[in-house]
Amino acid sequence: MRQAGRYMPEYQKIRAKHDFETMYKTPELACEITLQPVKRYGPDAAIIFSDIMVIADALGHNTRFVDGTGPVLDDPVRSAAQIEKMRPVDPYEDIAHTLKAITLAAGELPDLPLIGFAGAPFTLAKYMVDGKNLKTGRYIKSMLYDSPDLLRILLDKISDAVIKYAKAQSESGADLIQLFDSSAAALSESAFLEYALPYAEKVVNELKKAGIPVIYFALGLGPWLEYIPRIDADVVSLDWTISPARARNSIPRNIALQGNLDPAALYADPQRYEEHIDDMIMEMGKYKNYIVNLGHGILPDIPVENVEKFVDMIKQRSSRIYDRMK
Ligand code: 1CP
Repeated sequence: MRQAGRYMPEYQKIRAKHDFETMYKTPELACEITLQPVKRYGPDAAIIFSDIMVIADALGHNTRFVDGTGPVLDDPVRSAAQIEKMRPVDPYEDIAHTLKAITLAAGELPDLPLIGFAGAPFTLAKYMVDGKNLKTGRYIKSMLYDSPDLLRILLDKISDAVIKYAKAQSESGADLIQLFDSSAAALSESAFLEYALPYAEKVVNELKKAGIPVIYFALGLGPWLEYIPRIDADVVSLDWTISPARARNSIPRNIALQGNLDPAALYADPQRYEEHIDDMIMEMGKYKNYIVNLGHGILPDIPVENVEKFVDMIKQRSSRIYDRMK
């Protein structure tokens, strides 16, 4: 959840010298940035430093990262001709930089699980068609309602690329894959069931067949919690809009949970809401298969000391809480 990023002084030091694109496209820099939060916090896993938009690049639609806006495509996907032109992705050719960074980081972290990641197909399609994060979904929605068959072809091509890329990450040294479905909440329930869920399901099934463990991150998908287990993920990562109790009661106990502290809580000193954190651990971790995390990425102006205090608190309290629960 953006363990690395703008709130970390050591990240800012590198960022002052390079733009974001150079940082994730240079394997040595991406490896160094991956290690930064590991050195600072001693977490139980590391996540490779990259971005979900590498798939758009690989499919021929270059992404620029604009300060204050995020990813922007100069050539958004709006026509059948553009989709027809997309050739199958070869991750070792098209996304070699991140695969190399994974191999380097895995070599540096022999004892720590390394998380590779990808955007879920609908989330990627939304960025690629809208051209940036448009709240209204102006272009993806008109494609969905005007030419649903075209959107299905695009989603198939993206799914194929995501599957190949995720497998290549695993082959390059990633121990598991987190699939970020960050924009599916923009859909109606029926559109979610038609254009987001089946494609995420397909990606996860293919990865599971290859023996790769998967975390599915469901941002804003609380209203559709009952559908999420259809995606055969090992772990479901939830945002803070769902109470820990409802999360654990809605997701079968064989699926582990990850989450779900509101990242904005970290503007305050975690000692002020210790009890809230205890409740989260007790409810989400009722059947033990639980990974403490935030509900979404750390915001750029969060004080780094508060993140440190949060991690220390979790390390101290979680085993004690589990002992009490026995
Ligand atoms: O320094 C900078 O200006 C770059 C900021 C930044 C960073 C640090 C971006 C641009 N991406 C990243 C890294 C990143 N992105 C990671 C690396 C792992 C880590 O550091 O912990 C990961 C996992 C992502 C994933 C990502 N990128 C998602 C899915 C997760 C989520 O936030 O929902 C999405 C939607 C993106 C798009 C993106 N890239 C960058 C930004 C600022 C955004 C989001 C913009 C928006 O809200 O639309």
